[in-house]
Amino acid sequence: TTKKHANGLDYVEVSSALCQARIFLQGAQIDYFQPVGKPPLLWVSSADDYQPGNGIRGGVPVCWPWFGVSSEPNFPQHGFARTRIWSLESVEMRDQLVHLRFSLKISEQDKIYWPHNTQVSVLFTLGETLSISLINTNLGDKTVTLTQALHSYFPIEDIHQLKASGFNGSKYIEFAEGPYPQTTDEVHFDRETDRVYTDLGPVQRLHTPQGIIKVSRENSRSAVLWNPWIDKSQRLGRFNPEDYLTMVCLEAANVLEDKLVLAPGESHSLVTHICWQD
Ligand code: TA6
Repeated sequence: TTKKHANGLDYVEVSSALCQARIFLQGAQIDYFQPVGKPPLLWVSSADDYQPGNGIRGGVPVCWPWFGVSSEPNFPQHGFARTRIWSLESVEMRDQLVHLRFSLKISEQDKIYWPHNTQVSVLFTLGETLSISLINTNLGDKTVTLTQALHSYFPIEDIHQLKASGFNGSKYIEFAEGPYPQTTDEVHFDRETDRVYTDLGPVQRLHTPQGIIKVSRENSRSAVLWNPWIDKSQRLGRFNPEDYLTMVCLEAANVLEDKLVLAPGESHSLVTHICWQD
């Protein structure tokens, strides 16, 4: 059932034997996911006012068809898909899992940003695990290149205690410097952290006081690890000054040398699976 938020944004609410979730049609953005009997797995700032036209500050914003700042002047950061209204194409229930598929029709105005004949959809599979697939199909006759990310915000209780693991063997660029080799498996936080990892293995874990959040990816060798820390928290919209203490972003991506190059007719699915590890 589609419901309307107080500020006018439409959303779909899911309540099954395995989980509860809420997904907004704007940006096909999930902002709530909680497995039955376990804590919520996504974080949203209490400062977000759910105004149309902004991505929600939390959950999983869909950054598409580019990640980060565009090389084109006046192009919005993280693409335009997260502020557009997606269509709910289907809802299916199979062996206790709920599958929802959203698609975005590129408007005439948005053809300025994206003059390609492609199809983009987001598939959610909701059970004990939250799985999100960002699916691109090249319907045109020319190769298309894009970058993208599922910009997931996680509740980690205390950034000073957080241990993020699974980074060994990768490399990262941070603040336009690098790439630096990641020589330890674990990452700890004591300053603004904004790392774009490549050559990154498929599984990372966030070790929090409430349990271990397991985040895995398919068809992606890159991810972004971000905590704004104190100063940037003051500059961010829809974010409380002390929010940096309780959140971290770990974003499944196809960026840098892991960008997406789709030949005519080719499809690709960027997948992330998020769950509490037993
Ligand atoms: O993913 C990290 C990042 O690129 C940060 O640099 C910060 O800008 C963050 O995304 C949030 O961006 P937003 O446009 O959602 O405020």
